[in-house]
Amino acid sequence: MSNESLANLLKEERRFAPPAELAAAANVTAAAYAQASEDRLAFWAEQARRLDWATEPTETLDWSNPPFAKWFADGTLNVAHNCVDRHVEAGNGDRVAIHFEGEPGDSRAITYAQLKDEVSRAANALLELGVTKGDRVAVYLPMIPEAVVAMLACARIGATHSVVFGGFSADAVASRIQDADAKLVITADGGYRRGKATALKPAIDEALTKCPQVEHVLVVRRTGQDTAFTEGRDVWWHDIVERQSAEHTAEAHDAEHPLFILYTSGTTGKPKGILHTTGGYLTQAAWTHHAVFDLKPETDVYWCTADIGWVTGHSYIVYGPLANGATQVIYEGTPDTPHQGRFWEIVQKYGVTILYTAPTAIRTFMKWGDDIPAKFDLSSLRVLGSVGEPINPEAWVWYREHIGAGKAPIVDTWWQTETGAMMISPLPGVTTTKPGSAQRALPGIAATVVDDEAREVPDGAGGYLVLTEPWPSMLRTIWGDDQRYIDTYWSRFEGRYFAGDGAKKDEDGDIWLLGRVDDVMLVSGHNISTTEVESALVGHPAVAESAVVGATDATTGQAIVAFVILRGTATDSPELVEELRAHVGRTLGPIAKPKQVKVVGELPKTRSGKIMRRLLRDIAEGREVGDTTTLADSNVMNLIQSQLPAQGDQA
Ligand code: 6R9
Repeated sequence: MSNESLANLLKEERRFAPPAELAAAANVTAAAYAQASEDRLAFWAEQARRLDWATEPTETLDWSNPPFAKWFADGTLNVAHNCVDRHVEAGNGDRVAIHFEGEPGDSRAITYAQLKDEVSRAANALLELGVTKGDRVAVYLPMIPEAVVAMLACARIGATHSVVFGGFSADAVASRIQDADAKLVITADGGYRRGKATALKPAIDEALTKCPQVEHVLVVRRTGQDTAFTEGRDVWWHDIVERQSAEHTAEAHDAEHPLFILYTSGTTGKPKGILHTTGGYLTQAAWTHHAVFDLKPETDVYWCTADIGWVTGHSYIVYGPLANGATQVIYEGTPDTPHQGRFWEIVQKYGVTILYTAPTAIRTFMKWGDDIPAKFDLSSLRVLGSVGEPINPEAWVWYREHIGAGKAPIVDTWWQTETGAMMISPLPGVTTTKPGSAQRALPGIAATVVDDEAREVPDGAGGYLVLTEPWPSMLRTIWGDDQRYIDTYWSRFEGRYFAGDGAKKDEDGDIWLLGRVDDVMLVSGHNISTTEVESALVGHPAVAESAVVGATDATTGQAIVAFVILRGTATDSPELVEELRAHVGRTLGPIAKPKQVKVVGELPKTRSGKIMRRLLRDIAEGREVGDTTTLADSNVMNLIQSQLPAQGDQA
């Protein structure tokens, strides 16, 4: 690494003040920053009181054995009671918890009272199947309400769930079931995606040939397709759940009781089982959802478009929103089924007020064209969220203009599976936002940027994002591997959590995320972030999306190679390619000018929408394409290769 540290090239001067009306009635004001910086632990102890505890905690943080934290350790509570029962007890049983919208167009509204009955029945069914407190349960379901019910039923009885994304292969499911040593699997016959009924159960049947410890498979009927059943092992959800009593007394669990394991793929093959516990996790999930989205449970209609198989689905579909008594939309399918306006049709149908989605989706909508959202009434939207990747300033501005009518504030929320809940984000009633910046750590959170020697960088400089104090929803360990937890997160910088992301601080001290440090390029001795070059490219009116990689180069160390997807109206030509190179040069400086720009129709993404630059690097360096098991669409790499001319042009 050169001393100059990570690049700091992009200048973004646009500023957007919070809407006056929102600011005047905001759930959280600037006072929260002052309060938290005065006494961080007292701040979190106060937020914990938003929950209903069976035993109120007297302790806040136990950090006597770092990096193993305990939060609210002498408190006890039940997560399902907090997410469901207490809202019914408060007289809100008739409030809709979930507006479910199936891909084929079927819909269901589920009130908090109905959700309470369903979760209680499912909890009783789990008990009948021999699941008890401390057992692990794997969940492999489409985006249907039963996924929420299954998770809450586990939480209710103290079983630890491990949700595996419904798009993962039998092998990926098997290794996760084995690692967690799950004794029950909850799945479905199938789900609807892209207009088709896609089977899920066969992947479980195949996975279980390697998982003899699994005693039962609970199967939800969603599509009605033919489904093989193993006698004695497999049980239909409707057969067992429907006949249970809707009475189940939720027992209180310790604040540090394991709530869930969620696997993230590490850089080495074996996925890491990120462990989250009960009281601290729910405290931060609920408070951030209340603060960052300014949720008013009586009037807002909230929609997070993530899949329940990712941490965003856990914290901001299930636990945060339900703890806050929100009314939310859950949509089963893809944004282009049956037409490219499906999301906006849903916003219009339910009067969605808060929308939480990912930059990859926003760039796709840009590509499809401005005229599509323009056909729908989106005037209900008042807060827009982004998560999953750095959002390019142009995509941010497009989101604000075309979805938020130029008014709705955007909250760009930085966090990770490991952090459990949001860490760095604007507050919609407080922050004057900057397109492309997640801005500053939330109240009660301590983040900064350091250089190779762990020194905090001054404003205006770049380096590595670190978290300098423990936080309530932090991962507690990697399931079954404490040493890997220490090595992965706490060893690079003594006493600090290293997130693996590059970041810079601007002149005001606001944080700009620059992507994973593995993705930073070293060109002629300069560190250049892929994110900044990608943002410059998306800033050109012809470009909808781009992915930039550093390819080994004999003269410059690495050379910048850009893959771009054009917007609907633009066409590929040598002149356009030249213009894009020049555009990056003008925006960021000549050093950042890509050596090659390749126009493609698709980019390789993980199933949660993150670009897999590693695979593009293989192409750029003329190598055989590596491991593609986490790729969302396995045909994409063939497609990209077939679209590219031979190597060596445009040098
Ligand atoms: C919630 C989630 C975590 C990684 C993280 C970073 C990237 C997430 C971001 C962002 C820039 C944001 N990331 N949000 N980068 N700005 N607002 O996505 O968790 O799937 O574990 O990914 O995603 O690189 O380190 P996870």
